[in-house]
Amino acid sequence: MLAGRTRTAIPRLFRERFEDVTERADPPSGDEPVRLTERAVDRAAARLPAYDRARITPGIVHLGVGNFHRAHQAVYVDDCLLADTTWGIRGVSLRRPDMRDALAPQDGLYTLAVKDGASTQPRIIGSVIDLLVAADGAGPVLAAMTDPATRIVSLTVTEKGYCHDPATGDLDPGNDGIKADLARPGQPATVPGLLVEALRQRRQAGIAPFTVLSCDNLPANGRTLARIVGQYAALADDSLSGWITGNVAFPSSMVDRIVPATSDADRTEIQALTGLADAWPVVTEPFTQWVIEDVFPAGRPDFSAAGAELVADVEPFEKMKLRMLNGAHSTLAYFGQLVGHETVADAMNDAALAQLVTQVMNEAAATLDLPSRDLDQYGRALRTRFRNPALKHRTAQIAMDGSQKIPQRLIETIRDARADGKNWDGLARGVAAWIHFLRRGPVDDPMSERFAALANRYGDPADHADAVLAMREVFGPLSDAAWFTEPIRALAATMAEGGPRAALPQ
Ligand code: CS2
Repeated sequence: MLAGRTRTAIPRLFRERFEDVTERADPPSGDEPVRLTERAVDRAAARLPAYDRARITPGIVHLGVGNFHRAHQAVYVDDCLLADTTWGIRGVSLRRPDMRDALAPQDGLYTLAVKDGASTQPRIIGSVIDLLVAADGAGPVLAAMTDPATRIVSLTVTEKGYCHDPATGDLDPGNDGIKADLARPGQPATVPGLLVEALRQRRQAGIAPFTVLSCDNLPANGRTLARIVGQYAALADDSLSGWITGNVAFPSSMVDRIVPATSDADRTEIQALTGLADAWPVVTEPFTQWVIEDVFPAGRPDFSAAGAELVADVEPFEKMKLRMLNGAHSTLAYFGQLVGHETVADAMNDAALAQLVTQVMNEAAATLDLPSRDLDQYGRALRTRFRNPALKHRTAQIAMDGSQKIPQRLIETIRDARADGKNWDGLARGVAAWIHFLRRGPVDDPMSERFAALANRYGDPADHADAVLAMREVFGPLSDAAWFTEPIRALAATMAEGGPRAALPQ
């Protein structure tokens, strides 16, 4: 159980930045639990970092240091640090200080709890050696990104962090953050703004560019980000755009691990298991997958030694995962929200929804260019993962940001299915459930104000569906395709009249 113990010392970056905080990590008095820190970590009843943390130096800046990153890339890097100490992560939150505030007093350490049925396996992750918040000022973030030691800038900033038009994948020049960054290029706050300014400064200082590694659920995420960054650079400084295209690598990657938001019950359970209080542990499933396009001119950790798959072309895997896993997830999330299932596992216990999930996966699989035996097996494994009762993955979490997710999860699949004369009945239910869900009140989505206005304006469900379907930034050319809009409108109306179950395939 207690594997790989090495007496560790606080990594240099935390020593420099948080000396006052770490000094407070003395054993507390009375019944107060001991906080997870470098000083206390050896007491944790958990697997510990097996390397000397004091020797870790930064090599990666990660934008979007949320739960997903901490349960996925940071764990692969944690494994890689055993062989090469030069790849520590400086984690950047774009807006909120919560992660820094939770982890800085813990010297960046946190607990990863892998849950499967009744079993929970805790492990302490040490790969995050610094935490920054871009909203506090771009200076320290740009300094980290322009440090010659930084050879990779990776990202999990969610779909909306790309400031793009979800239907086309192009930069949205009307995005408020993009407009603000273009007006003050030295003080960027968006992802395209930060990347372009950091690359500009590196170029000016004669420092080789870093590799930009997207780890978000977008199709061809590397190519998409390269295009967005190129479009932003063209607006900021034309010569820079050509230099970026010629000199910066943007490998694509497919990431997969189900990571629910952390609850207080998780905190309590993990503290009881490890014996140390962790302000922000992260819970996940045993399954993890990372398929990475192997283009890293500035070097990379030996990700394959940590279990990642380095390949020449990621796109078939990304498409498979987006359409089968994420497409089914979103469908389940909207139906789950509509019929009152709090978690994915609860929704999978609803036979009609479980059947719809299988149908969505089969329809998605039929649009993919991969062996059908493999796809069947993949689908079965996904359904087993969705049923993991220990995860408490809330349907509300997945239902967020639908406008950014629906295009690549359902719309593109429907477009391809229709073009090949294949069935898309189940996929259509997913889209209609989203539209019906938008009528229920405020939603968590960058387009929420527009959705609220449409819900207020159109009392009739068919009119409301038409108004949503007319949003080209979500549906692209399908907004004008009657073969698409008519059945979706009819399904949305059926849901409004007879309840969501009335629209399930009979
Ligand atoms: C989910 C994903 O929240 C969501 O939209 O569909 O985060 C999903 O859990 C991951 O992509 C799994 O790898």
